[in-house]
Amino acid sequence: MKGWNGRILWIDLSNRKIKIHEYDGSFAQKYIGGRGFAARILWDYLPPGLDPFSPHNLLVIATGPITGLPGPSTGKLVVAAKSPLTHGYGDGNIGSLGAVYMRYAGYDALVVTGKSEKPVYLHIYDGKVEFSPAEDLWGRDTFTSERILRKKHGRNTGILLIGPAGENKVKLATVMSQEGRSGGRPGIGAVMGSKNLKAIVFSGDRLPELHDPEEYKKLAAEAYAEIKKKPAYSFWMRQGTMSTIQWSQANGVLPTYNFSEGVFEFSENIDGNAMERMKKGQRGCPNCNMPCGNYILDDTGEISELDYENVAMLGSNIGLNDLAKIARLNRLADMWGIDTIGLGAALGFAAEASQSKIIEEKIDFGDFNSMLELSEDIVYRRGLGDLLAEGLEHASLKLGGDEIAVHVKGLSVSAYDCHAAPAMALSYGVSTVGAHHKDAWVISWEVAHGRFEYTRQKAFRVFELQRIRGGVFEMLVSCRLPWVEVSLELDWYVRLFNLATGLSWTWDDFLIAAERVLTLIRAFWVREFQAEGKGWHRGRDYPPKKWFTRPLTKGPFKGARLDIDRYDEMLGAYYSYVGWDHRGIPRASTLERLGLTDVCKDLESFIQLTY
Ligand code: PTT
Ligand code: SF4
Repeated sequence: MKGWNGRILWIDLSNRKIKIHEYDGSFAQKYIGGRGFAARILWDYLPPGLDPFSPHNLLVIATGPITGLPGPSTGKLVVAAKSPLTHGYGDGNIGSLGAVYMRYAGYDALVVTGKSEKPVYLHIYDGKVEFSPAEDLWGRDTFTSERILRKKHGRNTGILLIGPAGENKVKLATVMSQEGRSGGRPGIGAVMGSKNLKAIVFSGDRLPELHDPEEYKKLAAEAYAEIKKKPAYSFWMRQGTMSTIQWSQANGVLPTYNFSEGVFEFSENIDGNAMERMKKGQRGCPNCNMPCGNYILDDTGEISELDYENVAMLGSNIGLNDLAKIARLNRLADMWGIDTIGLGAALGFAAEASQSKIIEEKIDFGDFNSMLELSEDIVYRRGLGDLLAEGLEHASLKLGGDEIAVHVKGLSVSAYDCHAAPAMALSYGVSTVGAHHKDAWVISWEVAHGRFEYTRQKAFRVFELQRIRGGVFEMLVSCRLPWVEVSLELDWYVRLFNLATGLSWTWDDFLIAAERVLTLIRAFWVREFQAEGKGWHRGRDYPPKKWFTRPLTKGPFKGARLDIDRYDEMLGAYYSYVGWDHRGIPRASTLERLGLTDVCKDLESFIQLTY
């Protein structure tokens, strides 16, 4: 087998045992890597209905066959587990040297189970695993901790770690790396914290064996050159994802005041142009020649790396219009290791709940100090913050603000308002991890194809994007932005994959693998909800109530809201494309068609399947 290392490292923190699981070509070709490996491992080895904070939850960190190889933007990995926030499948994607060095240490994936009695960190290198005490790091922020570890283990290492949010099992905690890369919105950092695992340090120097290393290198160099030739490259290098603020404002989808509006009256203070005026530099993930980590100085003079989602959710969504202050919240979120989207959603919810007298605390939109204080309370689990640390779904049900809690399946919505965007609402409704734009960022297509239609074509487009973004890129594992943002053609990835592995795949082979994994993930959700006694139904794929019940009051789409019957019809069309029944459960025939006959049998013991 070429391209893959063929080895998955299992570490049990309870008894400090390790084992190496060798897999063969058929597993590799069925699941490719990253999200594919994670979903299959969780399906096979996670006891159904498990409490996500049980020591038996599995933290899976997975790469793919082109991860870490010299090639465009391949320094990425997937972190996954059963989510404490949603109780379904959870994962996230991080750009990190950890991706490169895990592969160079000889592994394609790592599975951590058990729980260490005391805080610990792992060093994985040369076929060895060292368990080191982490008491002196516990309680420290991610920037300080990573610097300490880097000093100790040297520059040629990749480090994944958590901050105080993960340690305190805040369900919005992410896994961090390199002072500005974050992944695992569904609380994967909290799973790491529940295991008393502060950090993982990877080092190694073994490049995986490739089918044709010379040709691979040549093609990778051509791909790098091609990216630089693309017309969108130079503007991308100036503003990265931050120009999306201008775009979202112009199209009325910029989340504003807890997703009450799609335009922000102060958007020009926080957009890509404002960022460009303040820009101090840019950095990015390993192997990337179009780095998008633009950084500015925050209002205390510290470096903060800005992305669209961070600024929209910690800016317009909570009414803040000072980019330097937003940058401070953003930097602190990275230091604490908490998801900026989840944090911005929790703060926005609290401000609206305060305004509507659902809570007694006084939290005003646009009031930086109360936002900062509440953020700290969430991270350190104090008062109202403790409740919000459990996630929006839990907090809103407890407080009675269900209608203003903007989430799907417990994961807060990322930064696109959908009052006037039914396809994007569908994309959130059926995303693999809760409300995330990563699988099907259909909004730009929807803007070009009509905002108010609820068509079968839209349902199909969501499915199409899910297979490419949520499927292929999450399995390969490689950054999708060269394709999304500068239009690097998808064929480059097929050619790189074939040169690495020696296979002769076509694009259609990738799409089938992607469909398999998306269906497997849905089976996982259904199994877990059934096993926990919550049950599965179609309503789980509905977007937040607010978009149906509270119309926009300003902007180009004033008065717009979603129509529940038409949404439901479009959802039905989506189910027919993916081969799921009217409940949103994969049909037995679909599971069999995708080579998941064993999954079909297992799932049938939890719920009756339709053929
Ligand atoms: C992703 C989500 C996003 S998506 C953003 S900004 W974006 C937020 N970033 C956060 C952050 O930063 N700090 C923090 N404490 N919390 C954050 N939460 C939010 O998390 C990121 C880039 C971006 S920037 C995007 S779109 C693309 N995402 C990719 C993906 O998902 N898959 C893939 N194959 N390639 C991708 N490329 C791009 O990567 P989650 P990163 Mg992230 C600081 O993980 O859980 O999926 O949430 O990884 O290395 O920071 O790169 O406008
Ligand atoms: Fe990382 Fe941005 Fe480059 Fe993608 S484009 S690899 S997210 S720096």
